[in-house]
Amino acid sequence: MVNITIDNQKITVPEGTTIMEAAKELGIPIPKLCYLKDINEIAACRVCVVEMEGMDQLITSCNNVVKEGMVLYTNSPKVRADRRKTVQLILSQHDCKCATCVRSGNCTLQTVANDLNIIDLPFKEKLERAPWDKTFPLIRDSAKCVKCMRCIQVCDKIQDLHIWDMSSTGSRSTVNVYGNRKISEVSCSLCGQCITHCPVGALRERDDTEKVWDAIADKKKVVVAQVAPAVRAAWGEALGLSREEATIGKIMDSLKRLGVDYVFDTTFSADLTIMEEGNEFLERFTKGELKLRPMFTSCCPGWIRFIKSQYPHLVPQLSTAKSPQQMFGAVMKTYFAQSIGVKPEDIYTVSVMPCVAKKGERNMELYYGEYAGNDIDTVLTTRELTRMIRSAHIDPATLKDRECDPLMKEGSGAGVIFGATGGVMEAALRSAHYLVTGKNPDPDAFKIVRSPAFGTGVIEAEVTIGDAVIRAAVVSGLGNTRKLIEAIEHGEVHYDFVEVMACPGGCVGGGGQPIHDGEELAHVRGENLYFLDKNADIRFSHENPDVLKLYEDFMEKPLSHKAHMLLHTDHNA
Ligand code: HC1
Ligand code: SF4
Repeated sequence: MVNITIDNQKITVPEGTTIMEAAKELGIPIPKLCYLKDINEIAACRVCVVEMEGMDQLITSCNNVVKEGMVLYTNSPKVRADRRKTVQLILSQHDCKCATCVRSGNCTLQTVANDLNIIDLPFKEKLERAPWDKTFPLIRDSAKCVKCMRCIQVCDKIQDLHIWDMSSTGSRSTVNVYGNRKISEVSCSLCGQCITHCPVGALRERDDTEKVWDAIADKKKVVVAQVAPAVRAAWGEALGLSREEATIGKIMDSLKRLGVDYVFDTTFSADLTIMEEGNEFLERFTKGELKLRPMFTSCCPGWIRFIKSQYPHLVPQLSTAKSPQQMFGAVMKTYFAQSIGVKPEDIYTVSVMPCVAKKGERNMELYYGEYAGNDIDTVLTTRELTRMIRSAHIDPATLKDRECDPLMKEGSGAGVIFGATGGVMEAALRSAHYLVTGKNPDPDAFKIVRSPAFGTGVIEAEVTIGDAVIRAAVVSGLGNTRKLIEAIEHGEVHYDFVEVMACPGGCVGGGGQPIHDGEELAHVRGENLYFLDKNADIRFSHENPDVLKLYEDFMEKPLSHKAHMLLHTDHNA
């Protein structure tokens, strides 16, 4: 143990503790901009400097560990003057148009500058803005980049994709797509992890809220929305609602108050996905068609983009099931449109997702009779939904619980857990057990596939269903996924069914979720989804009465010709 003094308070901490961590234990939050625990501990910004007694130069607290007898000051006149100069320099190279920035009010640089009471800048550099394709779902504004390196490190260390790099050297050094390429030319998965780890507004999703406002204002359009499982676990964070207050019913109410005509919960189509994907798996498994083992889940578009660019030869091993988002769009423009007597082209489908990659996935085509278009018209992230709620001046405290509209009202607990890593696998195993044995298992029988620490490594399970043993694996995070695929390719591990989610912890940790300056909330959000599942009236996808009715009245049966036309894809687009 090491004894030190920080701001006149004594503390004893284990060897190897950084000064920043020791100060945190004393309740002293040292300001920081670039630091991300275990990912970016390079002291690039120098905002976290502290003064050490007996030393002239200030030292950075994020990457220097405590030494016996250290006497430190985190807010001395020397520290404050240095920190102000550093932050002023950063601001002089940053486009400070806070009023028109999506991160205003949730920007680490803004907070640090406000806390230091910086109200003018002695100098300002001329800012040049690098060109960017504004139609791409991920937007980068080079004039706001503070060169903290977080995006580079998250993409390298967590997602193992290396999309970002430093370009130029010295004072001209900046971050850009590696090799100064265009973002559309490289293998970006669109997971959005760089966005949720950016401390400022240099990275964001393409804003599609105006498209939705236009559709709502268009009298000819019937606007039909769906809300993804993981959104319910996070949307309230940005609106000051507690976990108990931030119900899915209130999201439905807010959408109706924005002017959406019909509102639905993606858990309905998560159940539908289980019917299609579960039957597909059992068919491949029991008919011995799993020569290409394992079968991979196909609901995460970040993962689909990854496999297509990194392991294209494995694409045939993907389930052909479309994701719940796409399935729901197809059902809305066919079955639902028919039921309300509206043509598919007059239905405008909106999805609210925790995800940036879903904005790319929405381009998937839909053909139905005369209709040729897309399953989904516009995808909003959780953050865009909260911006729309704000711009409609809806007081979150006035929201009431509202049910989904009829016909596709129900969603099971199995559908809810899709939003957490392991959830798709667990939901599939619950229904596979029923399909094979004719009996329901204990709903928690397969909880072995839940991640004890969301987003870290691989969960493996051998599950017995009837006479069969299914070798399952669950992974989240693309770096973890690459390691798993390499092990499969080298014959070191053997599985029948593998669930992959691109974001650490699954969609709860998605790139479209509210941002908390690098604080990882996938775990608490995931726990919330498992709590909702535990308390759900229906916990099996195959017991969703509205899904069963859809088959009876329209889709015939899982894997029918119609189901193949509307609910499956060859992933070639
Ligand atoms: Fe997801 Fe899915 S769980 S992919 O993470 O299969 O985005 O939440 O909507 O489509 O249901 C996301 C979440 C979501 C789909 C479902
Ligand atoms: Fe999107 Fe979820 Fe995949 Fe992340 S894990 S890319 S949020 S679908």
